[in-house]
Amino acid sequence: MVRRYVFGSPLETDAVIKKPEACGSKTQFFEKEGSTLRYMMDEEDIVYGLGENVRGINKRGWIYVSNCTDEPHHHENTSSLYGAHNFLIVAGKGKRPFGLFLDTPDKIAFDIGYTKHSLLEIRIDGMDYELYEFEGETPDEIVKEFREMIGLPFLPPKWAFGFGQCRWSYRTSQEVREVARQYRENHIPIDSIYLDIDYMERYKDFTIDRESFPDFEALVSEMKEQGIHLVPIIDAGVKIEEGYDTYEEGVKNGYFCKDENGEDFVVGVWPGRCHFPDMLNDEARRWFGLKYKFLLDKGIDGFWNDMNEPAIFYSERRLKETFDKLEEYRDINLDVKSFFAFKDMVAGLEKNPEDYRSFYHNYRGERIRHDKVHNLFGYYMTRSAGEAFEELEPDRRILMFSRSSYIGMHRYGGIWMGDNKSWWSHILMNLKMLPSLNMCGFLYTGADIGGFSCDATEDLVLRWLSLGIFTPLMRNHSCDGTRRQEAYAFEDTEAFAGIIGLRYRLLPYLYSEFMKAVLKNEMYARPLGFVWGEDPVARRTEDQLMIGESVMIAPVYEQNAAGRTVYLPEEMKLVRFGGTEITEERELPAGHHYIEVALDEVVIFIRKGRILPLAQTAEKVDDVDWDTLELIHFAQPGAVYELYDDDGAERHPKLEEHISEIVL
Ligand code: MIG
Repeated sequence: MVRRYVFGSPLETDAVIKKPEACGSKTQFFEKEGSTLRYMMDEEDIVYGLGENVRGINKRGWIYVSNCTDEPHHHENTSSLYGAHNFLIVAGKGKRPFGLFLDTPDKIAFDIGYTKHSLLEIRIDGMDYELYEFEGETPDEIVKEFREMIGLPFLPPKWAFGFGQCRWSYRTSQEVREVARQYRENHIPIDSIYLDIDYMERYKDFTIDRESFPDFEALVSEMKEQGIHLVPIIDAGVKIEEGYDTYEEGVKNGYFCKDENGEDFVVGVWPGRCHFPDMLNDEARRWFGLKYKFLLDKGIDGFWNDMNEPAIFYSERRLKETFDKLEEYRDINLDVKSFFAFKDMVAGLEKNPEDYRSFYHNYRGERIRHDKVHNLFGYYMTRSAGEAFEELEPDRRILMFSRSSYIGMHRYGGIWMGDNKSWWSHILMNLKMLPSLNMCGFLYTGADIGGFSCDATEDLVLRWLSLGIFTPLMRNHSCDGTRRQEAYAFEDTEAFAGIIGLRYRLLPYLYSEFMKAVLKNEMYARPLGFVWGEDPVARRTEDQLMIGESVMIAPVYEQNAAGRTVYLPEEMKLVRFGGTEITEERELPAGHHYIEVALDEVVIFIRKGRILPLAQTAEKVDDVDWDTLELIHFAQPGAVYELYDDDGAERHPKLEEHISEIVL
């Protein structure tokens, strides 16, 4: 049951594609006062949702702010990450759960027991918004209601479920070849290698640096022959440079964001001085999207969109003011006050809120200040590509994922979880974000495995991979200047080959569960509380997940741990993999168990009555044989598994046409 309320005259975000009729203004669950909503939480209420955010699966005890932010140094105390996902569910004990979605690009603070332990207070920055309330028997039911309203999630091609290797950057064709060679020679499966900003000429979108990639087209096809897809990055800022076609066309047609005086707004990002394409302007959006054709024509079939919060290093105006001011400081005695003012001034150049208030969009014919639509920018950039792909490539899926997002963008692309660290705590954060994102329609997602910044260690990457094999997007990525963390970069290459190889054994299951979840508007990764809502321990379990219908995971995320305690809400079957081989199968009763897990092992748990189909391992998705599956199960003869398979490219597959029943 969904109720929609409209307050003021909200801007159309296109988050919701099936809108129920609006009803009065008296909200059922929330007490409303202006732009503040309040709900008194019971001690047993769990608050799920909010997509990409720090902290728990249960979001209680912190304040989260929807304000898309480039936040590479995030930690527990961070309030805003790259996306804005205003959907949550309150699931209490012995009462029906309910849900809330706030559709507005405005900044929103979700104070979930931060100010007062029992108070859920939501403060919206503006007066114009749409509010949706959902009721259902279970959190799953509410998710379904919500997802039916916002439309089916983006479908990546099947090869994008293979393992991907990224690094900022593989700088030359030779370096890319070397990565591919290492993977293939070590028999570590791989399906994609990512190209970060250095493949471009001076960081200009839709160009190739011909000095480092003279043979780009040949490289693309050579890699394809090896079954490896190259996936280039696209940035939000367009470099200001005479003679650069994207720049010139944008200026000529008025496709860039404007400053107060109607001039093209100048910001500094990667390439130095840039303009932002006005992604909210329909015409500019189509123009920018069609630009991806430059790379499609070269055989590219996947992309990632970066810096689209949008990130700002500096605005030209602020930079100038800062330089002027710095001159004044040159001659004074820098004391405690002036020194910090001096220092903060330079630091404050980046992501300055004032800069976000000083440029404009043309949204459906209306001039709108950026901060009013800030949270939509990444969404509309990715939509731009997604719409162009539908037009240019109607017969196949193109991989696309974005850094910034808003609900609605899930129809056009997945997301990666942004810049994390090679920290153990970020493995757990990765796990916790998965179900929250699934609730909001983001199913194709994953974190930078091994951590983006900071130096990784072998054990960390192995443990992270053991979780990563269950995330639809499975990509190892690291920052320039950090220790190498490719799967062949450490001592025990075989351990890496084993765990990544297991991903390929699991593919028929993972792909089936993913596709069913997408097409039926369900969760792919569930908190235990969604399944065992009345079990007091399961409800509070923050480090285990159900992946699909059959498998529970409980990854190890602490250094030097030889295993961990796992909670089984009901009896389950433990299945231990040593690399790709099953080394143990054992039934366990409900309750807590300490389970040893060596670094080169993965342990999973099969639910009673359920089946896990396993393929033989393969070194690329194309080579996975879906016809000879081994059935691991904790079920009686007659039990059924619904296997989904398709050609991995069809854009709008029908569920019924691709399901086959496997009967035990
Ligand atoms: O500010 O393109 O999140 O994945 O490697 C850094 C360089 C810009 C941020 C992305 C990261 C990528 C990096 N980019």
